[in-house]
Amino acid sequence: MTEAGAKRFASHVRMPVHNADIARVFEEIADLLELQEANPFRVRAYRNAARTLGDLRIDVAQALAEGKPLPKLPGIGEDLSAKMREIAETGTTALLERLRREVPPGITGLLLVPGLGPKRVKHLWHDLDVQTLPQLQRAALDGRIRGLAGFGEKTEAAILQAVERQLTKKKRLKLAVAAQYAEPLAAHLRKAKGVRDVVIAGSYRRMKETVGDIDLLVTSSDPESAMQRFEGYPEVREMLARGPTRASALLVSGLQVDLRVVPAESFGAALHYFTGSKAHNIAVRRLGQERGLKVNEYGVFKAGRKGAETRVAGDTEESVFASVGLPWIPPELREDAGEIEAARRGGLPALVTLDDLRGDLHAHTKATDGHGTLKEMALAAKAAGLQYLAITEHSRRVSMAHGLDPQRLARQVDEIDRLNASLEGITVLKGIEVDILEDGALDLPASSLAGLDLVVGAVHSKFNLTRARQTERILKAMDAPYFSILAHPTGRLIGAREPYDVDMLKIVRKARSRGIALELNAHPERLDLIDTYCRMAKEEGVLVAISSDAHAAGDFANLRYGVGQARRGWLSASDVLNCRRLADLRPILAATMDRKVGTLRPALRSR
Ligand code: DGT
Ligand code: CA
Ligand code: CA
Repeated sequence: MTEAGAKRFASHVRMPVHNADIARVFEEIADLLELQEANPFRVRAYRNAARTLGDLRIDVAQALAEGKPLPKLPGIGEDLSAKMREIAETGTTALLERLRREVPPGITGLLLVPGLGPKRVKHLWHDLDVQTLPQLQRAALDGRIRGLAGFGEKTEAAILQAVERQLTKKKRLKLAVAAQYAEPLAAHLRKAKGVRDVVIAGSYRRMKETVGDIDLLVTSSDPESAMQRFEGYPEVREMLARGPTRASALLVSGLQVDLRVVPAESFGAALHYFTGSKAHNIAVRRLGQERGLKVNEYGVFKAGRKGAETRVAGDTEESVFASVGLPWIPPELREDAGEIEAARRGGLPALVTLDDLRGDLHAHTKATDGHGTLKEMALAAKAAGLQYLAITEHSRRVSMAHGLDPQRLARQVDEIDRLNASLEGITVLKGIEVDILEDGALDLPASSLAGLDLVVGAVHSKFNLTRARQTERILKAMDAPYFSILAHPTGRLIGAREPYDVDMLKIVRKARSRGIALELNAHPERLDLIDTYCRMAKEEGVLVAISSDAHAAGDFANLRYGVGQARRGWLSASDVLNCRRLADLRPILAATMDRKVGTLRPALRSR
């Protein structure tokens, strides 16, 4: 940090703290408590609180600063509320600081290695005296880890891979977390004198699931005012570079922001350039060269006599694309993954939008690990503009979530019938997120599934099976008489858990033959299916369900991230199951319920 930066840092009485920051503090407390073998209920309380915060729509620190009362949050009692307040005001809490002092400083870094939880870290630390990432790498290379109880050779190899990735990787933020930092900054800049546009470009605009840094583009008649407003943003920890129209800063959160101020006539060219991707830009520039045009961030130029140049485009993105003979290409497609050829032959898909979604086919309530009642969830879905909502609780095998057994499921079905009789403008569908057991059987008997509108099947355990066995397990489940949608098909958690190893093409083809849809889970930590598998599903004629997996009323807002990922996967409304009207959805779902085992069904797809 520069001296000026340090001064700025120290002079801040109140640093803006976002929900993600508070959640991170709670997660770290939970990890450190677990490391110290604290009471598991206490550990769980902090983890649940972190999750609740992650899903919360209001900004806690801001609400507190404005003197607004916080809503009653599930699982957050007086003690945690007080800590939330403390973190909102100071960025940390005395408890965390104390816990940190009680472990060696490198230990927290070990906890960040995917696959290493507090239990394993504790073993590594106590049994091998491993306290830092390099020590962990050394221990794995020397083959010392495999001998520990509960580790083995495979685990050692996985740890080595994870630690090497961790040591080399640049930290990337999940899109939804980046949004928490980038959007308030953009709003702050919009108030600068002379500003016309403020756009968050780069991977953020392309809706990539993680972003490396934030690229802000501003058009203004008074660049200096915009620059000063940027420098004065309270969350700026350090200015890394500062010129008259461009700057880079490191925020307190560790996020880097690149800012560019351009005149209005360059807006389109700069927006195109800074949206990227780099590969897409290079391909467009090459198209320009074929036409004797120079395409850069200032505009599109034609070379004249004696080196003179005339500007032929650049004020809008449309003008830039038009100058190279293309229609405007949506940012989510700009990866040089075939979008330029498609645009040239007029074959760009009409991408699905949030407005196209008519319902949601995966949600939980208080009956299991959700926070809302049936009615609250239904009304929240309606308020989010949806016409139907499927309630799909966990099944009994997922005991952490208090999954439903046949009796409780039957009771919920009755409850939904009663609720539907009293609701208007929204229909609640009866579903289940049934666990796929290790052998591919479903966690509930067919007799329990028979009365439902849909069955969502999901893997929640045994992530480490071999590719062959994992694939076989899922294919077998999809052959069950009742199976409508395969939930979060690869099981990955962004930055935390790798996808399990499966042959996705086989699964997609099974889905096609059984009329099953694949889920695109819109939770910001999942976004599973990934974009390339969305494209695969589309090409094979399999429908995708963009599902919130809502656990609280506010979670329907996550659908926008699912839609972003679907757009990156080239999906149109016709490729998305829950863009169907309820009347059109019902027969599609009905065809997935009560089949004879092994019966082939025509594909879902009806173009
Ligand atoms: P990120 O930040 O890693 O998530 O990914 P991006 O795509 O936001 O990349 P970033 O921030 O390095 O640059 C923003 C955009 O600027 C990028 O998408 C395309 C453009 N850009 C950056 N460097 C180059 C370059 O060397 N050539 C071209 N043509 N464009 C570039
Ligand atoms: Ca970027
Ligand atoms: Ca950048």
